[in-house]
Amino acid sequence: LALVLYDLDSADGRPLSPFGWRVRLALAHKGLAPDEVVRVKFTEKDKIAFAQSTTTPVLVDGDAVVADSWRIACHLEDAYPDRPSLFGGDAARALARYVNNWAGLELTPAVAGFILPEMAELACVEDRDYLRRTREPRFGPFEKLAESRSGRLDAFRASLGPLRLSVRQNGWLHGALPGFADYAAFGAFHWARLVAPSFDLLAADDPLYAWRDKVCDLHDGMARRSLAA
Ligand SMILES: N[C@@H](CCC(=O)N[C@@H](CS)C(=O)NCC(=O)O)C(=O)O
Repeated sequence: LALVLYDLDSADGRPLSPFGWRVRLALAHKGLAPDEVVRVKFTEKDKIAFAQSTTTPVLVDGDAVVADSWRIACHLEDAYPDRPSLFGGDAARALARYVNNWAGLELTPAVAGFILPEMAELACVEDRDYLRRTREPRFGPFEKLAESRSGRLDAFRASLGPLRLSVRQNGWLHGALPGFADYAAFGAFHWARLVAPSFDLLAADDPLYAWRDKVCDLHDGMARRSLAA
């Protein structure tokens, strides 16, 4: 039965979505690869309406239709219990969910506040007005974001203290080996790196910089390849 991933489209066809990257890495962690990737524009809600979702990613796995990156991770963990675990048990799943919630509610919006100006240029032409219309009420005018961002960088980097310390203490956020918690946080940083390569969200001597590189190298350098593309 086919495995089909619905992921956000972009002007140059590269996968940019932070939530899409969580799922791409979670699939690879389970030793799975989608048979097909369907690219969905922000303004193509009809393509994912069958999943009762207005957001990507959506995964179709045979008869299962799963929307939302956390729910997809849970589906993969439960449907493929004999493959490497994404969570490492029920208590760890709850902690990974905390990381997932933090990454979705705090980290990804904070990153968006830095890179939405570039994202608006890399989004599909049909999506650019939509992105502005939906994001500017929340984040402010994109031109202002670009002007103010260097002044916001130190506070952002300081806010990553708990993530930085955990990665230094454990090697990975998940522990001695990488897991879904790493992918949930990594998605936001990788998004920034893909979209705004010249804007250094992380300093080169930050342990999180090295951690991001380590995630890039996982699963045959899957995320790293997207940087070169
Ligand atoms: N909670 C969702 C969030 C997914 C999400 O926000 N996806 C973005 C693409 S990165 C989206 O589809 N946005 C649609 C829109 O803003 O209309 C998940 O974890 O999958």
